[in-house]
Amino acid sequence: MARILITSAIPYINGIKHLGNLVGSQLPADLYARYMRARGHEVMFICATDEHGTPAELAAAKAGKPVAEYCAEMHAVQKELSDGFRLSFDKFGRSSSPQNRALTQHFAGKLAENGLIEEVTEKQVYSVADGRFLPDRYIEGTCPNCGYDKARGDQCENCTKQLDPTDLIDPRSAISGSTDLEVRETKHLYLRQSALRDRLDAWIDSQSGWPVLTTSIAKKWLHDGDGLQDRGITRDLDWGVPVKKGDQDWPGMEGKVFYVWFDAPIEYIAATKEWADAEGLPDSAWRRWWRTDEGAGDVRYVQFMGKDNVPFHTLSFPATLMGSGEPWKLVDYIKSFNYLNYDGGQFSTSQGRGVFMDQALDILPSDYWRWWLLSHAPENSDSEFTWENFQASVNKDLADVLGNFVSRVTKFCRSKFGEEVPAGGETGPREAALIDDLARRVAAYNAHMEAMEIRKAAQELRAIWAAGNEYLQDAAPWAVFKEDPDAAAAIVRLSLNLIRLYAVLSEPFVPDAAATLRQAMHTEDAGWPDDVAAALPALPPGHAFAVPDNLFRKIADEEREDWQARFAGQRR
Ligand code: B3M
Ligand code: ZN
Repeated sequence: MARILITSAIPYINGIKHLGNLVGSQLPADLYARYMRARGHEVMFICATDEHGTPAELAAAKAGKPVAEYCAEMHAVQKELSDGFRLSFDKFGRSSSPQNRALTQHFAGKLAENGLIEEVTEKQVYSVADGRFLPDRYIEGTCPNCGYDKARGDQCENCTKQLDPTDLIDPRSAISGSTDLEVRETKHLYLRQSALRDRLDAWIDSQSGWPVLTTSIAKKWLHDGDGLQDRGITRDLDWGVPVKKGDQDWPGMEGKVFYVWFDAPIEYIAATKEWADAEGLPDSAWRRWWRTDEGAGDVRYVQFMGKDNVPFHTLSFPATLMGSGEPWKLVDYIKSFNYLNYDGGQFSTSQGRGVFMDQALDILPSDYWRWWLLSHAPENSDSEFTWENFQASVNKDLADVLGNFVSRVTKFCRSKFGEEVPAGGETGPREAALIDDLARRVAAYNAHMEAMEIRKAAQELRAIWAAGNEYLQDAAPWAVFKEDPDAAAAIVRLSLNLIRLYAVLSEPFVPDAAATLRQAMHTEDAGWPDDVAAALPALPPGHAFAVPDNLFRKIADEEREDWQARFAGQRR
């Protein structure tokens, strides 16, 4: 039994995530966690909401709520949706937790002790009316290049020209509209990532088998241009982790907070402590996952994230951990994803384009979405959600293959033998061939799951379902029954046992359907089939079962067209 630590990138608090976000981190992480648990490993699966930063402040202001209240509410909303998608986190924490505040301040203190923090005085735009410094993108004005009057301080959206806030004509605060702006001096902390460059480079080189997507992004940031830049890790904001050195004040940094990307990955650790605290466990319970001097030496740590988050996880977060000089567990494998596009364009949170987690669950249960998203995960390139493809995949894979098999077997058995596994008859070469085939396929499925080759795993699982269907079609117990009821009983007995096997194997992809099947088969036996031949007779003659309700319904053309139209424009 191994110990596996799994983290998913933590979603921002300022809104409900779309399906592209979901398939880029949380959902595949859940697949892996469920698989590893089913194989008997000890798993710690962590996620959280990412609650700090200007976007959270502004979203709260827009909602007319104090930011802490807004975050608490949105955390509850996101928690409910992750439960709805059956994301099996051991802890869904909050980066605004006291645990994260203490750990973030701890890391900053250690980095400072080790000479890895530099204090830099810079000039920044201050809004007198708002009583705060403004980040570049919260200054608006007229573009000097094209005359667009809503250009932002970092870039003009209209002509795409990169700008400095001082380039803008008639600059104003994007928060209040005030033009009472001044350039003032302010002090910030920089993390001297450049001093850690060689260690990071060597560490990345020492990793074997990371996806190309992960290492190529990391290497690009390490070597392109001037190489790894030192990074500002503080901001002039109210909402965030107050800047401190451990529990000591940091002279000159009063009223400032750490940059959201500094504290967000630390939340992986903090959320594990949130878990231990909530369970009433001692600190050793979370430290054995994170401290190599306290047991984490034999932990395998896997992270899941979209490609835009890779630099922070291959460089910045490891720099924080290494730079602390303490024995923190570093990631062993980073599974990163490309983007999922939506019906000929992009999913967009800001434009409300695509299907969002709440909307998806309003239309169909989570298994439908889980199956489509995982079997089309954007692993090796971007992939695209289309309603036609979604409909086809649900109708064919789930309804026609898995659902149909279950329904035919259970209904046929009920009508001829009653609702229990029939006795009598013997299996022959056809069954032996099926078992051989399944044994090979299950081994391939396991290998893909271990390797996190999600599409390949889905394909193999579909083939495992299809093998049962083909067997049933070929063996035709309904025909055999007329001549030889015992021979039909043997076919049905094997087929009922296949349903149990499918419940176990399918659980990581479609956990609700798997639970329905296990219930219908009246079995709690979720043991993974290490040996298919040995696992198949698990349900003996006389074992009672019930015909389950229709496992998956088909999506009709009219319905699909209706959704297509409904989700064509912006989210209302
Ligand atoms: N919140 C970005 C995102 O939601 C960011 C991830 C943080 S991971 C520590 O994609
Ligand atoms: Zn412009």
